[in-house]
Amino acid sequence: MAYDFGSIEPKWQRTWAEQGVFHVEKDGKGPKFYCLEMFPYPSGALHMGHLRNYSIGDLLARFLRMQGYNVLYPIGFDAFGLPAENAALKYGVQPSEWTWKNIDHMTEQLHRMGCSYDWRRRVETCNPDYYRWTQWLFLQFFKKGLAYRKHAPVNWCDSCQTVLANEQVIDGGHCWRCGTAVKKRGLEQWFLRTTDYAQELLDCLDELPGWPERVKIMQKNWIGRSEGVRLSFRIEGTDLDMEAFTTRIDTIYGVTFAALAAENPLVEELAKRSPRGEEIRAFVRKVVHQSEIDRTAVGGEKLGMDTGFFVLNPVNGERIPLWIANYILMDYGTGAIMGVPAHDQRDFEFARKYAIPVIPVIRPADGPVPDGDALEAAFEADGVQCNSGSFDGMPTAEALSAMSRWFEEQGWGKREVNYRLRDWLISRQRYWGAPIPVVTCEKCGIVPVPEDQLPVLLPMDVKVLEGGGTPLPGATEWVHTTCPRCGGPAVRETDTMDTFICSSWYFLRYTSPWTDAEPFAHDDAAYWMPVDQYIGGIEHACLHLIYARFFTKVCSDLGLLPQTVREPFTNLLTQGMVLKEGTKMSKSKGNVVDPDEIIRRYGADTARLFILFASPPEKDLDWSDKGVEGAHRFLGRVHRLVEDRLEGLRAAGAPLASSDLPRREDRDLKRLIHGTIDRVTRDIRDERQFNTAVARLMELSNALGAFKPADGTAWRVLREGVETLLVCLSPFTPHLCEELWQMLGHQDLLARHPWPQVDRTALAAEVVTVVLQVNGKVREQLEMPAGLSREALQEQVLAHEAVAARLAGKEILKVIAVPDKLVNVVVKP
Ligand code: ANZ
Ligand code: ZN
Repeated sequence: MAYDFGSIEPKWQRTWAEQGVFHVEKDGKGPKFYCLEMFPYPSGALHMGHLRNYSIGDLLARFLRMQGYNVLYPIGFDAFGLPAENAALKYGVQPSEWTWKNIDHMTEQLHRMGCSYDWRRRVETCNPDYYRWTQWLFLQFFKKGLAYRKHAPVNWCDSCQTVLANEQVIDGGHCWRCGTAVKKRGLEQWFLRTTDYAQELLDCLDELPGWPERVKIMQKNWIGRSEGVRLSFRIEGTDLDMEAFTTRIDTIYGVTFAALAAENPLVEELAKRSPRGEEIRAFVRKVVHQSEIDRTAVGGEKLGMDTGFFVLNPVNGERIPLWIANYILMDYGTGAIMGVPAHDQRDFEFARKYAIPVIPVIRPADGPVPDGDALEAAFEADGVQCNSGSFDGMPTAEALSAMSRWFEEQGWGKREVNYRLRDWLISRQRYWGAPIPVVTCEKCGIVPVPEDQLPVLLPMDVKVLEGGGTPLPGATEWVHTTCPRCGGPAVRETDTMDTFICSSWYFLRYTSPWTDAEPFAHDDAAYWMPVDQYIGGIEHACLHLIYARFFTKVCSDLGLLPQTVREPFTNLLTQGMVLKEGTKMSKSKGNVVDPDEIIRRYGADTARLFILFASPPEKDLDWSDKGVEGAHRFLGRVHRLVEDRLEGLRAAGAPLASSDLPRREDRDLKRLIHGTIDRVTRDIRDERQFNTAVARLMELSNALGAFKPADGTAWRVLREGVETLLVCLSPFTPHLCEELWQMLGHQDLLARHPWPQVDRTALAAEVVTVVLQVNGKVREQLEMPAGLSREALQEQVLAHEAVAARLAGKEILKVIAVPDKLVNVVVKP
């Protein structure tokens, strides 16, 4: 009988499902372990990236269950989002219909992969049972002042026809979804106050040793904390002050210009007071049309206009020309700067272009004061103060704190911490998302929808518009409603929430997905949280992984989670990409390998084994048909290993201790079996190096295949080996292992089997007596571990204390080693 994965796999999937093997409850046996993969978007079908993600997660979940943990391993769908609207247009179906069809199909695919999810816990973010609570959470944020509406210049994607959060503007100004260059647009939008948590989001990164350093650095840079001074400059001849934020107050004596962002409200005030008002306004119009990348890149074209006004330097009363400059952004600091061309490269480029003086106020510690006119670039490093009055000679670090203190004492400024992180813009001008649960009433203004009226259901009978754009404002019946406060006419908010909100709390919902009284039950979340192992793509480093951390902190502050749960994910594994011939597998490159096709041809076990064997999980994986076939052949050999020896294996008795094995071959095999358990356990549990674990199991399998049992005792060892192989391989290739396990006569399921224990006594190395000869004469008799290779034996003998002493000072010409017997060293006489 050949390896018939086509009937084996569905059979065991059915058995697991029928017996509810993977159902889990809180307070079950053993310590809890929450194993989680980033849930998929229901795009239509699983791709290889998914398969890799879930192969890793399922391996861990199964392994940890066998290790005695109470494992929560759930799955769901991140089911709102723009692709459903695009598909609706393309195929003439409702977004909901398309989405639910995809969910069904992908669920079936996940079943076919043999993933050991507790399927009772599946959540779909587009399900009213779920988004009701997304809306409820929004209202809690609102009550706490953590959700607010404001008019602001926001990022707009023309192609997606919606605004984007800062985190969704990537690669220097492009839409994260479609790559279109992002524009600025002034709109009235909803924000969540992520900035309230900026410092904690930063601090807690240090308490996450289980996260890749790379992700933590990306988040640190994204949050972008800087310490500096906010200081104020009087604008000469007016009643206006210009506020600037600087991280380099030590350069105050080197300020030779000041500059405002084009969007700074002061600009219009100056325009009003200036004979050149129209010219100023025209310049502003030109700058605001530039993209952020064009404006801010070092080396990018600097554009400026001298306003004709001057500001006064508080330290010496000097008059400093006030400019408007394109590289100053309104949404950082105060939207105004003090320009120090000698020590800031962008200011330097600006000054050179507009012939503004360059005055060095910091010199290299061991060098003279540089000539500002001769400088070729700004000197941005630390050094020693010069041209700085009484501060001359002070090193930079000292000057920074001394001058900050001085500014505070004089009342010229205040120390301040700034973050690059902005509040999270969550309004989306899209249909397929969770409606923001507020209405606008003519009398009462913005009124939240009362909690007992949730969910605000998305209307289902809308027509998605040609050319994009949301159809919700046109859904007249839905839009027009009554004010929950005064009963008068009101209109609904027609923007929906960023789908990243839906995915910011799904891992909490999994802990009690059936509750309809609250988003998640406190006790369940308290038991299961935090997630012990999270697995997903690095592309979410500054998106989902920041948002989910923010939500967790807010939920903890709202009392929905215990105070002690401040972080959602204790350990993070960022899996590498799946490549084909070195490039990322993607539809646009036409190099996609279809998981369905692989599972149909080779079975899920082969696909899983190949994926886990081909590379360590955090490295990229190059898809190879040869590799897949290799994995498949290996499983065929495992199948034959059992089938060909079935009678002998079934008849064999229970394992014997090494001390009861008189034959060396039997003891050697026993040692290999337990050595394999030991290494495989550590590879999976401690190192998360699944590929080396597979390699060791292949080694064991080969040894078992080559073993010729001589008698009943040997059969018992062989049986122990085969069973160990099946148990250890089962988290990788669960179906085949269950099948062979059953063939061996077992009634229980491997899925419920405990992980094997290492028999330390079996590991003890055999000892043999090895003779040391020097120039052919016997000099020592040494006890050495048996079975060492030629090289290992030579190395260990030469390192032996007695041998080293004997050979000290001698020139070794040659070493001849005969394994388990002798080492002959030829030395210069
Ligand atoms: C004077 C100065 C001298 C500066 C010097 C730097 C070096 P980080 O570290 O990123 O926080 N800046 C402040 N607000 C800005 C805005 N809205 N648009 C563009 N640039 C702005 O950067 C802080 C520094 O960036 C500030 O310190 C300011 O330039 C500039 F030798 O002030 B500095
Ligand atoms: Zn877009």
